[in-house]
Amino acid sequence: MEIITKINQWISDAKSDAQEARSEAELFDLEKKYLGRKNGLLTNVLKSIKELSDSEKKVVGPRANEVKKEILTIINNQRKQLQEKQSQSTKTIDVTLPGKKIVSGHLHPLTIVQNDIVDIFTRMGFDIADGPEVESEWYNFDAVNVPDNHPGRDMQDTFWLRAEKGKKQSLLRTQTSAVQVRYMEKHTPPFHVIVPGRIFRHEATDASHEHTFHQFEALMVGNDISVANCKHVVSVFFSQFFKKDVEIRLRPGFFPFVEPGFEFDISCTVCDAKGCSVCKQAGWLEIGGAGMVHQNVFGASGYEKGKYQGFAWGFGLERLAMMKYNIDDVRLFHSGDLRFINQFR
Ligand code: FA5
Repeated sequence: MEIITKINQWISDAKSDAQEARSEAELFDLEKKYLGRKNGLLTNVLKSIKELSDSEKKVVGPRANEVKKEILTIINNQRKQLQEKQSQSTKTIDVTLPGKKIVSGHLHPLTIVQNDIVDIFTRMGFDIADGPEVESEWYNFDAVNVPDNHPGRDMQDTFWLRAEKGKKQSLLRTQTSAVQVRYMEKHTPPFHVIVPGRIFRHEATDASHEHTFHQFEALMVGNDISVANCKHVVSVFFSQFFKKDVEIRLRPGFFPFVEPGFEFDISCTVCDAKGCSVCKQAGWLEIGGAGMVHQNVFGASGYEKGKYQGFAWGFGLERLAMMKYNIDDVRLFHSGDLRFINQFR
C-alpha cells in the first residue's frame, strides 16, 4: 500500500532531521511538521482514515499510530541529548555575562523607629541604657514597689522560667521599668536616661496587643524635677518624632512605682485629632503610663528616701510606629511577611 510505504519513510526522515537539529526550537518545528494538530503529516493521515476502505482502515490506522509514537520517541530522545549537552556547557562560567543583582537587606520598621527615638533623646542629652530580657523577680516587680501578692502583678501576665533547684524563679521581663533600679544602683542623680527594649507578656494577641513587644522607658531624677518637666520633654519628643505639633493630655492612672501616676494621651496624628479609625473617633490616643517615681523605688535603689524626685514613663514602641506609618495591626511587625517588611526599604 502506497500510504504505508510513505509513512514508514517518515520514520527515517524524522530520524535524520532530528539528528541535524541544533536547538529545542528546531525540534519543536519538527514535532509540528509530523504531529502538529493543524496540518501535521501524520495527523492528516489519521484525519483522512474515514475516507479509506474498511480493509485499508484496518492496516493504515494502527500503523499510523505506531509511526506517530516512534517519531515522538525520536524527537524526545534528541531533546534529552541536547539538554544534557547544554547543561554540560553551562558548567563553564562565562565571565562576560552581566552579574546577578544582589538584593541588600534593610532595617526593620521597629528598628527604624527605635533609632529615631534614640537620636531625638541623644540630642536632648539623655543617656541610653539597657538591661537583660531574662530578669529577676526582684528588678521586674519587688524593686519597683510591686511585692508578691500585690494586685499590680496581675496587670502584667508573666512568662515565668523554670528555676534550678533551690534557686529563685526568673522571668521574661514584662516592662522596661525593670531597668529603673538596675540603672539607679549604678548612678547618682541628677541624670536623665531612656531605656528602649523588648518585653514579653503572657496575653492573648489582637490588633493592638502582642505577647512580645517593645517599650521605651524614661527616667529623669534630680532635686526638683516635676510633672511640668515631664510634660515638656514628652511634648518636645512627640513634635520631633512626628515632625508636627502634637497635643498632650494627662489622665490619672495607677502604677505602683509612681505617685502620682497618669496615662499619656497624644492628639491623633493620623487624622489631626478630627477622629478616625486609628483613634476610634476620639481624636486622642493612649501612648503609655507615667508618673513621679515612688520613694520606695528610690529606697530600693539605695537612695535616701525623700532626697530626690523624678519622673518615669513607659511608652509602647509599636503603638508609635503604628501611628507614624498608619499600620492597623501590631501583629504585622513579627509576621515575617516580606510584603509588609519590604515597604520600609
Ligand atoms: C507599663 O508597662 C508601665 N511599666 C509603664 C510605666 C512606666 C508607668 C513608668 C509609669 C512609669 P502598661 O502596661 O500600661 O504600663 O504599658 C505601657 C504601654 O505599652 C501601653 O500604653 C502600650 O502602649 C504598650 N503596651 C502594653 N501592652 C501591650 C501589648 N500587649 N502589645 C503592644 N503594646 C503594649
